[in-house]
Amino acid sequence: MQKFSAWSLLKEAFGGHQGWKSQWRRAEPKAEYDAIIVGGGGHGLGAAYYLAAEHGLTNIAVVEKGWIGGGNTGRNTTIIRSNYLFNESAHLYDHSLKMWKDLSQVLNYNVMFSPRGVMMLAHTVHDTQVIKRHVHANRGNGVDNEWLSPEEAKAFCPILNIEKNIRYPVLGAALQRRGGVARHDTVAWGYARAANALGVDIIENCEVTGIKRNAQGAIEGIDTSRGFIRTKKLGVSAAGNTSVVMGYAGIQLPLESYPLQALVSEPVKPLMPCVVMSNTIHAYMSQSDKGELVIGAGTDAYNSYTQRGALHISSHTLEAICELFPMVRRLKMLRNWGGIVDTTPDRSPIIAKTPVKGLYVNCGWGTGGFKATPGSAHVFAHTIAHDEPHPINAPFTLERFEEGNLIDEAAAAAVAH
Ligand code: FAD
Ligand code: PYC
Repeated sequence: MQKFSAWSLLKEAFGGHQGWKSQWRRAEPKAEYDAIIVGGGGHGLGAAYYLAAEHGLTNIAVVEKGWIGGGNTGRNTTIIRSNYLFNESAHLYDHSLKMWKDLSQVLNYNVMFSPRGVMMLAHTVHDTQVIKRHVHANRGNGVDNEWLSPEEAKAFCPILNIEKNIRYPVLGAALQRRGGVARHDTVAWGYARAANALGVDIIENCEVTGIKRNAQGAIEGIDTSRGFIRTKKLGVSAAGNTSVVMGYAGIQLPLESYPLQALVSEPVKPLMPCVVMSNTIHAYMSQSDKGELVIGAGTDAYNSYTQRGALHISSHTLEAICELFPMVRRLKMLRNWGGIVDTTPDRSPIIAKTPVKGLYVNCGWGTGGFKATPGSAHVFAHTIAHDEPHPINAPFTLERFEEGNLIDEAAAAAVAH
């Protein structure tokens, strides 16, 4: 009879040397896969999961240059909503929002989705008109959104300052009750574990440094920091670095990379029941289950690949936050950090085939792709498996920038402009 020590049983139960968080196993690269995804964020791991779970492709790998969830997936402020203006976007983000609802059950992993409501504030007559337009457009698309008076907004979020004499008075707000937050890194871990259980290899510390194409120009494989790996299908989901990776295949993308930063306060007892965003003053806040106030700032004004933002950007945000929520003024900041987001000219993503046979790309989520993770991963997997877009991502092509069929999502996120 095989003997187990208490320690080995515990290690087995909680995922071996990788601890209780993950319960998936790191793989060594094989010589060849049927498909490879570049980027171990939520979008890449999710795509691998759906390729295996829904399209039967299990000889596949996710290659990640660092650790899974170490990019924007583990750095964002987790706002989830689908109140986008244009039909194409509303369909895409609502597809995702519906998937969030059941994601913990589907993955058998608690992603802590909490639909506590997302409120977007209007501070000027222009804001009011724009936000009301969103409310009507959303409702026309079957997406819930409602207009609140300042008093109704305060009733929903009692710590909100609705005094009339402040710099940014609240003239009203749009509320999407189905919106909310989730626990960011569990999304990476949940997809990784579920994909791994279906046979997907997850290879960390493996940076893609080149893409090889055959004589016909189709994908042949990737050069990585751990050697060459052969594949005929390559999905790139490497937020912030997508143009660099796609450049290895000779594809130029209309993307700019910027640092985007966020911070949390010291933890306090529950005081904020929902998410509040202000597009005008580039500030938004929610409270994590640990009690920290989660606060997001704007993008830096200059392109960069650094994972930290400029101090004056977060100072500006904090001034606005203290005016909107005076009771948080004396809280201390616990930590701050940044991520690199890549942004398209129309502030909408690209989820598409490319001119190179076997090469697919999922990028350009800018400041707002966390909420899209399940939906985006789902339609990206479809695109890779069928070599055809899913109807939901069909408009999000690369060609739209040549053809002029832009999805000019002017209010993509508070921080995108
Ligand atoms: P990532 O999680 O960044 O994954 C990409 C991975 O690719 C990384 O792990 C990276 O290491 C890897 N990679 C890159 N180059 C290579 C290479 N050469 N070889 C191998 N691997 C490579 N969105 C929202 O919806 N709501 C929010 O509230 C929100 N807040 C945000 C706040 C901040 C501060 C930031 C930075 C972003 C925020 N976002 C938000 C945006 C959101 O985080 C991203 O759009 C989303 O997480 C992107 O997920 P991803 O899987 O595509 O990218
Ligand atoms: O897309 O909702 C959003 C968002 C908020 C902060 C950053 N992105």
